[in-house]
Amino acid sequence: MPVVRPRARATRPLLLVAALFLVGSWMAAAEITWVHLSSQTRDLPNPAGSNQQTGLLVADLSNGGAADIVISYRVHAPALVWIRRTEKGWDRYVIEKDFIRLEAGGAAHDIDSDGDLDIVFGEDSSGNTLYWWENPAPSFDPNVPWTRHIIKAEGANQHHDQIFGDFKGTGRPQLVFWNQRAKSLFIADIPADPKNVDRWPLEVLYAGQAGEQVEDAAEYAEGLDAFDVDGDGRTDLLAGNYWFTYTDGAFEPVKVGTIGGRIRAGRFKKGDVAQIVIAPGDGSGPLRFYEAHGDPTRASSWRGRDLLDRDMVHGHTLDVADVDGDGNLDIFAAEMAKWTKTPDPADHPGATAWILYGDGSGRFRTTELVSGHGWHEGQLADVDGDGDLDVVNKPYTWNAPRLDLWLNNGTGTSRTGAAKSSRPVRSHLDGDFGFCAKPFHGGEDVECAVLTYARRMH
Ligand SMILES: [Ca+2]
Ligand SMILES: [Ca+2]
Ligand SMILES: [Ca+2]
Ligand SMILES: [Ca+2]
Repeated sequence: MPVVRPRARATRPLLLVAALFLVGSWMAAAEITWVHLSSQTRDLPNPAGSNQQTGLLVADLSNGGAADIVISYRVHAPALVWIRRTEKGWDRYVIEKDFIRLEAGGAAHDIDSDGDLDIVFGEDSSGNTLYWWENPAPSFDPNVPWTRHIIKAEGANQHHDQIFGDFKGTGRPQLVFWNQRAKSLFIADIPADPKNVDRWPLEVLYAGQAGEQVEDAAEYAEGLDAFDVDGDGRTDLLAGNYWFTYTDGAFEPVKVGTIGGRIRAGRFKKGDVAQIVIAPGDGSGPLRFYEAHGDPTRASSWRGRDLLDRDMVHGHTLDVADVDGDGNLDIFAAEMAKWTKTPDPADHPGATAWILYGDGSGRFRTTELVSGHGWHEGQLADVDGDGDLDVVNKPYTWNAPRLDLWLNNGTGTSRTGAAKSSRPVRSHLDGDFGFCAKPFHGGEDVECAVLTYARRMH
């Protein structure tokens, strides 16, 4: 017996290690079970806008702890519909009851500095106006639209994509937007009293080609992101097939890819310099992963490799985040099924949505979420407030109006232990991302020290 006891003691840690190894292996191999909800099957309210769903904006507009969903339209009123998470499901609110021909894109930021996120959308190729809407929090009424303000109402038409970020290092984010018919990127400081001005001061940040009209790329430039590409601690702008340096008050484009489209940056592997992913957006071409070999401010340093074994056809969905919470950044990319105006038949019946799981060293395990669905501006966000990233999609014209959610292992409890409480939120300060835990039903006790997972790897 004296002999057995020490052996038993020695064996227990070994058994424990073996058990942990098995559990770890199982967790590493476990696939996410995606629970699909759709307005088609009445799991979600029908967004009930028109049959051209242009923009999708996902942001916590209600400070409720779950990502809110806004869809923009351009055939008839209403122009903006908000699908809001409730205790039991989702409700439909109208933000803009009028008929405005809104373009794809949309951005959220606390423009009037009153503690809630306001939103920006612009007119399509038929109009030259860019608007912002004042968030009425906490007074939300499904039938009371938000107050609309003007940012720009002159110059060229079409405003496909907007973003906020402190690209100039002023301490307060600026608005950057594409103005496609001007072939230009504009930047604007937020006015000191935005509710009482009817125009914002605009400057041309860049004018010229940005990866459109080459090979099978889109007709016009699109795509924006905000990320510290060169690792100097300052947020950088990415647009089309470029990222931009900012020195002595001037932005300079650094060409990254051959064709532009949807563009996102992130740290898919260790190091100061980020990697950049480009999908073809409103055109066709590769889903390509770019790494800088040498100085990231030189175009010649950037080299790409294709992530799929075929080109994407109208790859208008691209997002990056840690989908499975393993600490490594992943890629979500998907294709449109329909870009012509009638609801059916599909232009691309084999439209596919992929999740590429990163291994932290720049390699990916490619998986298919679904094929045969129409994707347009699909995004990763925690829509049910349970702390993991779900997939949000609204098609452009395919089956529209329509909204789909893919819940990451259904709706569980928060990984922090506080039921349904944690999600990442966009920082109001620098255009990058902050991470806070918030009570699901609002309240003040925000705990920014509680991290559940990183949307971006810094
Ligand atoms: Ca606000
Ligand atoms: Ca930087
Ligand atoms: Ca991951
Ligand atoms: Ca979730």
